[in-house]
Amino acid sequence: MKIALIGFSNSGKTTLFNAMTHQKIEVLPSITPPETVHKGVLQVEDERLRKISEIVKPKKTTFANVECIDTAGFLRNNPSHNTKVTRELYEADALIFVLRGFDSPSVPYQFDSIDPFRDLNELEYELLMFDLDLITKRIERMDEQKKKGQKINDREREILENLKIHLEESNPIRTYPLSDEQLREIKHLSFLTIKPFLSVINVDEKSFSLGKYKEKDVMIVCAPLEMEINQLPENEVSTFLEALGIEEPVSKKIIRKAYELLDYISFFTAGPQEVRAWSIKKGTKAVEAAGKIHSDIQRGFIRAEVIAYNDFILSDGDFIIAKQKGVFRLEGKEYEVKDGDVITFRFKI
Ligand SMILES: Nc1nc2c(ncn2[C@@H]2O[C@H](COP(=O)(O)OP(=O)(O)O)[C@@H](O)[C@H]2O)c(=O)[nH]1
Ligand SMILES: [Mg+2]
Repeated sequence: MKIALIGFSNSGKTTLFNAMTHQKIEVLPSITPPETVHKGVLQVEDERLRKISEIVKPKKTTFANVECIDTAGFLRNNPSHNTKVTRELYEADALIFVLRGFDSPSVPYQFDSIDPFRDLNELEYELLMFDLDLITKRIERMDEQKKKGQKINDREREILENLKIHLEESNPIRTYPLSDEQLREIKHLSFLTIKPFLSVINVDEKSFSLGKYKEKDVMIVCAPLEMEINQLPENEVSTFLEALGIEEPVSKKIIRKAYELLDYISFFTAGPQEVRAWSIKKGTKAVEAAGKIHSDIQRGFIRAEVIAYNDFILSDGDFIIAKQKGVFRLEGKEYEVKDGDVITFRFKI
């Protein structure tokens, strides 16, 4: 899974990125953006994986990963710069809008007021314009091809026409009801307003403790504080969080939300060498899940031996006990993997 932080310059993207990926990139108020792009990886915390590891005691425990891109900031009224920024978003599965909610005379801003919801609208507008431009060009190109007597995909042409109207009415593509088949027809186009997103307002410490914006459907963080938290020794984190009234570090919250948005679940593999978590889309079949691990396992798939997480714990990770309890299952290629399944794939090479 890949997520991208987007927002205007000096909204706190890089500060948040540091907090999420445990990095220490220098954050300075930049008067002359563009800023540089950063990439990092964050570990998907999963208590269940820790529990499985405690039982199995493998040589290695591997958490699932999420890749995170910290993009250059958008600039107001600068379409050529913004187009460059949008290129960084193609690969992202979900977008995180970082909205400035802190006021600080020492950190300049492109707007003369602080209004995170205005910024959200402005950012969404940038993405809409990008998609509209993409559609317009694509339609033009298809029409030229048709004129030259070349064959075009009429189904795609029709969907694009409808999406164009939808966008012109200021609606993002994600709110247009597309069937799976229609989605396939336009899959080759990298639309941005089709991507799921979540909004994070970056507020200062005071607003954070006062619970500003709490009633809104957005995530509230104080990025510099989160950055501090992430640089603490692990055993001090929970005391610090508690003192500040933060339920959990922001990276955990964002990942959880991204999993929900994208309909991702996790399954586990557990052996003496390695206990590991894997992320897949809900609805993934056993044979495709096997392919996540290795294409050989997918190709030579024989069956999946499955124990649900709770049963695995209750059986103390012992397959014989699990069999006695009747919770050890043999599943075929078509089995739909469930969140928390502990799976051993049997395959021939
Ligand atoms: N007062 C205050 N300053 C912040 C906050 N978040 C970030 N900053 C500062 O704002 C400046 C720009 O932050 P940065 O993370 O580089 O923003 P970016 O341009 O969106 O990547 C830096 O000097 C940060 O220390 C905040 O919540 N409160
Ligand atoms: Mg930055």
